[in-house]
Amino acid sequence: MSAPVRAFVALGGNLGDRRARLEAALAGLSTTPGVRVAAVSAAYENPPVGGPPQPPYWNAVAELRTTRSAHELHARLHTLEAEAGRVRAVKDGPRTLDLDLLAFGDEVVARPDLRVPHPRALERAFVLAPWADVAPDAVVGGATVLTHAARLRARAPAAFDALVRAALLAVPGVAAPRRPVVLGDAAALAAWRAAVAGTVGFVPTMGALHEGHAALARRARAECDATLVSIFVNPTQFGPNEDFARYPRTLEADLDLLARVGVDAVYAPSVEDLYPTGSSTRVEVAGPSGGYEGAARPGHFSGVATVVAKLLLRARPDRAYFGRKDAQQVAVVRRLHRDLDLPGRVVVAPTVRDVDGLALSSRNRYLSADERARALALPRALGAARAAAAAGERRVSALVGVAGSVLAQAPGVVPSYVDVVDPDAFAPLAELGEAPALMVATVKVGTTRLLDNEWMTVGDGTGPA
Ligand code: PH2
Ligand code: MG
Ligand code: MG
Repeated sequence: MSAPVRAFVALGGNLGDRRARLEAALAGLSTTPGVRVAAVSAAYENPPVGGPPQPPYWNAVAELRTTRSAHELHARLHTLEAEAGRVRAVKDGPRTLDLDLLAFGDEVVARPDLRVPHPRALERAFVLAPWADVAPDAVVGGATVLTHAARLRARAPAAFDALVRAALLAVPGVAAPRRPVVLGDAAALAAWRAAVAGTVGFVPTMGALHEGHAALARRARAECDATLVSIFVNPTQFGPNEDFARYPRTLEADLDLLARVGVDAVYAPSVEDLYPTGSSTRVEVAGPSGGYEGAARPGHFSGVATVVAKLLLRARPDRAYFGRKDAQQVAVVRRLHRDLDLPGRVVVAPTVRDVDGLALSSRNRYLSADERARALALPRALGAARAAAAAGERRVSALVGVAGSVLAQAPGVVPSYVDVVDPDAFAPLAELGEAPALMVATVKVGTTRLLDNEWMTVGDGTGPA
């Protein structure tokens, strides 16, 4: 038998008990021979798009593994629609159940009765948002679902804003993702921590979670007995003219994502819980905090160091996970951790990138479709410098020149700095040698600052994680 194909089905309906209809369809799929339901997004309630006036829909996306053909699966979807009592009265009219085949591996089908990938899927927020929940990495039409969702969100933000998470759907044979327990203050965190028998993996975040955070949380899950994520938009690390107020806050979506990863607990404190009235102590990490982001954002790393110290003291993890994308933050946190004898170990995981190379970041959601395309100059510039280093160029001035010329050719991309540093001291290097060297670059695209970095290695090696 051939290897199972990864297929995606959109589920929708706006008549009767919408949860019951969608769950019955999932049950029907999961009992279909040669079909396994691997994962399901949350169900989103949203207003009808097109068609006559009609009630709001629930929409979801399921990921399947199947040994059946695209046509067999399509026929099965029709049967399940009929079993749900679907009548095709008005075009785009209300329906008890609509099941659309979105994608079937990388197969392309163009027949009168079936087109795969689904021709309109990439234009619909009610498809892309749940699809990005279950399979941000799936590639359709040359780009990931995540990219398509980001592009459409930039073009049509209202359609995304109109989606309301309504429920997590049950699927027979698939353990329902269990939402992490939410710990609202230090006392709740302390009680949870005291009850954990084994090791604790901890991922501090500011929410607006994406696959980069998910990768950290998955690693924590794999390496520790219990997994804790904190979600706290830390006011002390934002400057007065920065985006603290408009920083995205998406707690419901974050909890669903962490449910799918299998995280046990989320510490989501208030500002008052972490900084009670009268608290005035700040932690300064001299050295790696000084240049680059530290120079561009005075006070930023003091805020980061303060909150990380407090979080590590409250959570007392065995391992705390940070992403390499924020390389200077990594240097600051490592130094902080060592200098203050903070508990556990610091673990750094590689940057997660979209297929086109853009490093994932919560701030990417600020980018318009056009800005997002321009932003690709940043990973391109780093890639060009890395290639020059791999070809033998050791002079940092030359490597910075290579990256700078790529950025200079990108319209609407304004570099703020490009340099090569020692990853621990975050001090500039003049030449590549034996020790690891990191090119760091920050650009502004529109009003959004984007950071990225890449290891520079003479010869063809790859750098450390
Ligand atoms: N399906 C349609 C037309 N309009 N609107 C929403 N919100 N959800 C749907 O599933 C939907 C729709 C035709 O398939
Ligand atoms: Mg249909
Ligand atoms: Mg449809």
